[in-house]
Amino acid sequence: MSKLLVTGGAGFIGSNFVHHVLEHTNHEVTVLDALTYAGNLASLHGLPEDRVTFVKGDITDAPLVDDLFGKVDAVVHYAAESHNDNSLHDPRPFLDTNIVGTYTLLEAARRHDRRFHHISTDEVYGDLELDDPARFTETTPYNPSSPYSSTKAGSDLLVRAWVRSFGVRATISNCSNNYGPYQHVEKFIPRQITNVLRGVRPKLYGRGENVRDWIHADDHSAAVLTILDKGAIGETYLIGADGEKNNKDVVELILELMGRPADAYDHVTDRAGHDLRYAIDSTRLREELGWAPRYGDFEAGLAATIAWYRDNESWWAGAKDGVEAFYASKGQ
Ligand code: NAD
Ligand code: TDX
Repeated sequence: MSKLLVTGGAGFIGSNFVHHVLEHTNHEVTVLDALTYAGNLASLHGLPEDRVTFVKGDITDAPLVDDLFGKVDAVVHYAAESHNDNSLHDPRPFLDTNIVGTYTLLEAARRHDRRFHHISTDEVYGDLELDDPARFTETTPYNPSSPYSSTKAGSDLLVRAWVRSFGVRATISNCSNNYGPYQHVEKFIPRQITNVLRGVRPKLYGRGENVRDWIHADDHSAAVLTILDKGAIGETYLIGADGEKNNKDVVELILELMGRPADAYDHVTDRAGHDLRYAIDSTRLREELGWAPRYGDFEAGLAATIAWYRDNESWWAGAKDGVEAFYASKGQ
């Protein structure tokens, strides 16, 4: 049994990870989360209180971080400002949390010699052409496009430097787009599902040809546990489940699964600098560490996600109006 500190554990992927750890291991978990607009304590309801401790706090708070690192065996770092559209509107919090926050955690990992796993994104590699047969691998050069992805890239480079310079026992994973329960309604799939539930037409940026490589959040969690257990210190692993789909196809599938005509959506103003395509080659993780995704059927996973949002309106209703007012102000 280990004691894990999970930063950002009240967010989308972090809370899915906490649920996964509680179900599949006997680890104890401490969640450190600032409960920004993106954090929701309700995402952790129902978990056994004797195995989960919640600490409200900021990852840039060095004394708090130092105290918590002293009490655990390993740290999994999810906390971030995570939304590209917000980063185009107001980049500053992305620098504070993604760069200074990661730095603060690395310094504590160094002082306490704690195993550290850093959660990152495929967006650090920039984007691919639609007709390019290539996919991202661990050796693809960094080429981020947005304030969000550039701060994630910066945080990855800090981790690599702290491994090389100070011997911090860290690993990094770069995952593709996640879907599943507990995802904030600002993000593409939950925004469209909750729009349809409210009788509003889904909103597709530009022509909708942009491709994302979808993976269920629970498969991401299993991959992170595998890396924590078997990953080689200092190494990077790409996580993906061969789930490439363009946005138009995803919107049409959501509408179909929700019993609406497949063309009942609107095209809206495109995102500035919108990355065209992401695609992950996860051969290394599969062959070296033996991980494989379990949610192979995207349509079934999406149907279950739609059912979750239908059944959990109280979880998302409070955030919906503010998110839509923000998008409306930008013609999206
Ligand atoms: P999210 O926005 O849903 O959750 C982020 C969480 O971090 C929230 O609970 C928030 O309260 C917390 N947080 C933010 N700033 C904080 C701070 N300064 N101190 C403490 N807590 C803070 O994000 P997500 O989609 O769950 O993403 C989690 C991680 O996974 C991020 O590092 C992101 O870059 C990465 N990632 C996300 C995806 C995706 O598809 N969503 C894909 C690959 C990687
Ligand atoms: O209303 C929308 N309409 C639309 O067409 C929204 C919100 C998005 N989109 C498009 C933009 C993207 O091409 O859908 C795609 C997915 O958008 P997001 O959900 O904002 O995700 P993305 O920008 O791809 O980034 C996500 O995956 C990588 C996460 O938010 C990041 O945290 C992660 O690193």
